[in-house]
Amino acid sequence: MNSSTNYAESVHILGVGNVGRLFAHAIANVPHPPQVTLLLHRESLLDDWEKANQTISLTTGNTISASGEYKVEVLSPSTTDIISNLIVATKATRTASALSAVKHRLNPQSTILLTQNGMGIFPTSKEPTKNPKYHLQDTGTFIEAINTHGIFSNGPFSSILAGRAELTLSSSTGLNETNSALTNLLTSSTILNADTIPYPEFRLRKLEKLVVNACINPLTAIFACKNGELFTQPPIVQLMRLLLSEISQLLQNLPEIRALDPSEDLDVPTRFSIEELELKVLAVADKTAANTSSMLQDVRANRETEIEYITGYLLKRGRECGVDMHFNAQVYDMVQAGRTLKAEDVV
Ligand code: KPL
Repeated sequence: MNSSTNYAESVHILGVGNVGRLFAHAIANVPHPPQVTLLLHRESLLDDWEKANQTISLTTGNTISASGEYKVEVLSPSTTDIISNLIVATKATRTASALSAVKHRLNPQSTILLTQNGMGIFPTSKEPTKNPKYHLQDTGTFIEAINTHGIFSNGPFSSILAGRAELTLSSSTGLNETNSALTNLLTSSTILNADTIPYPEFRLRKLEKLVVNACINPLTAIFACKNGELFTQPPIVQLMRLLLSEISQLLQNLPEIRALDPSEDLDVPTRFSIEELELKVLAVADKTAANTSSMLQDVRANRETEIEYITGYLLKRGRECGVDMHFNAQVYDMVQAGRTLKAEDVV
């Protein structure tokens, strides 16, 4: 660690599913860890926490590591201590309500990291801070993360990091001395493999991650298989290409993409071509081959999936931009209906 660098000293984590556990475990194990507080959304999780010996286990390869010190707090409107650094690790489906439950503890100096899959979580505005629906004005700076690590649960407060990939961080309002304390902390963790990048590039990578999730997550849910098993089956590869042909056309027609300054040299037509998008999807499927996608985990646990924020978001943008998305619509309907298929059923 660099002694002149500013590192966050206290971090609260909202959401103790796989992503929350990954962050908690990673930052509790940096050389000079901050105080890590896990925010529990229901009292009964305290029993699970006791059973887990008040720690978080992360299995990487054959190594189970359970070191790290944590505070836990059950969310309550009567707790008013200010949160200086908040990692929101809830599912996209619960993020807006989870943030509303802690907004009274945030102030303009707070830093809030959003880690969710998908887009359109804050429907009336791209910027949560400007969204009247959630009254998050003056609640601090938002940092966004793109997380491609493949991680699944093997019990309360215990997860398997089945595919170590990377974490990309950025902020639409830029990184400054206050909010970079959190990004400095995250980039100092060897497990997270994190990096910060400028926002124009981040926006494109966020769309690329959306594409990855729009292929891997629903298809693993429909074909009930691990990420690495999907594209070993030619009919599923064909189906992915049909999804990508619609998505590629949509991305190139999005008004915010068309409005990009060509001098920024972001090479949108190549990056959003079917072939390049396919390479991105295959690379993540390969890195996270041993993982069970978050959507398949949700389906198996009978939880609401993030399909609305992934394929649902693409369908909505397709309607706005006049791009036909009927293969993606079929996939969306199948996930919503909980239908499964075998590869040989695809015609
Ligand atoms: O984001 C994921 C998820 O499962 O939600 C990937 C990267 C596809 C890993 O499984």
